[in-house]
Amino acid sequence: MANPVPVPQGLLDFIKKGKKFLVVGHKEPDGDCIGSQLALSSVLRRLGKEAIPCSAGPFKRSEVLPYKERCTLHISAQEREGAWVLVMDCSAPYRTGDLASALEGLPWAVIDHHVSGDYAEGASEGVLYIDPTAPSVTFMILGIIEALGLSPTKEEAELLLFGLCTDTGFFRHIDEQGAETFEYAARLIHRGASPKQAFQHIYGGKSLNSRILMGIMLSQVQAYFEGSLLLTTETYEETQCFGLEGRDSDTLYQLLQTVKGVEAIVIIRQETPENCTVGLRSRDRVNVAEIAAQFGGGGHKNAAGCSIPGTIEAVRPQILKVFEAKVGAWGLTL
Ligand SMILES: [Mn+2]
Repeated sequence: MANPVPVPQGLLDFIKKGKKFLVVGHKEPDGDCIGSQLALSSVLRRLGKEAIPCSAGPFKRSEVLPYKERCTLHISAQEREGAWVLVMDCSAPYRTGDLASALEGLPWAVIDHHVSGDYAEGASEGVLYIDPTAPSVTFMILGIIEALGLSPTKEEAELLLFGLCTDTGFFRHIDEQGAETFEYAARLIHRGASPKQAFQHIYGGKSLNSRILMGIMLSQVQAYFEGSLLLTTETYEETQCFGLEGRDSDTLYQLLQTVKGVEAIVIIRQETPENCTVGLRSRDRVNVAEIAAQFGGGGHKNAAGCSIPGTIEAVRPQILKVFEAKVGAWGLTL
């Protein structure tokens, strides 16, 4: 990133004027989403406001599970009464999952760093603070806290570092433009956040089943386009056997990203007998957001996802076909 987008005055006014906020993140929350929601909620309470963190769940990732009880999973009429909405880490309203309908009609603002989606394309009338160059939404929340003339508390700093480490792959995705990210991280550490603890929190505590499932998925990887695309699958039976908590996509992507010549990684999962989810990751040359968009999904250039009806056997050739149409433009060989 070069220069972060400044925090819009409209957002600061929104925060200052509101008295009660529903602080909403995306379904299937990750560390960036939950860290942003809980840190901002804490700041709002320090400002004397009522803040209700809301998440549609499910809390699939082991590192966010401890925060589940701090979130409202279903917004009651009483919680909705007189509330303003802060949506974070969502590229579009549908990303809030089952909460979307409960939020309709309330004043709202969005804080997000996705490159594409309804919000990035300006298709909304709320207050928007969109910075596609921001490494995480927690990074943007620190900017908001400082723009409000405050400093994060130790707990807020820990939550913000948790999100920043999650979305940057513990700083591995930061390139030579990323000095600012480390400056932000340093400010969080000065406030009492520990990178060592954040690492253990994000990468430790996994179940043995998750390692066994990873072994199975690694043994099923297939290489395409001279090894530039690696694809693996998780069948419905495997999910039933190992459970959702057996999933550790991040580590699987990381392992596959170390393979020589790899440019993109695809994981197809049979979520129900009728439907698959597809996770995509890439290195520099491939824009997986373009692939996901073909199937109505979204994400970032190097991390995206979509949902496709059908079985793994039916979905795999569809994905490969879209890659095949793009490989030339990306300078890859067939
Ligand atoms: Mn994020």
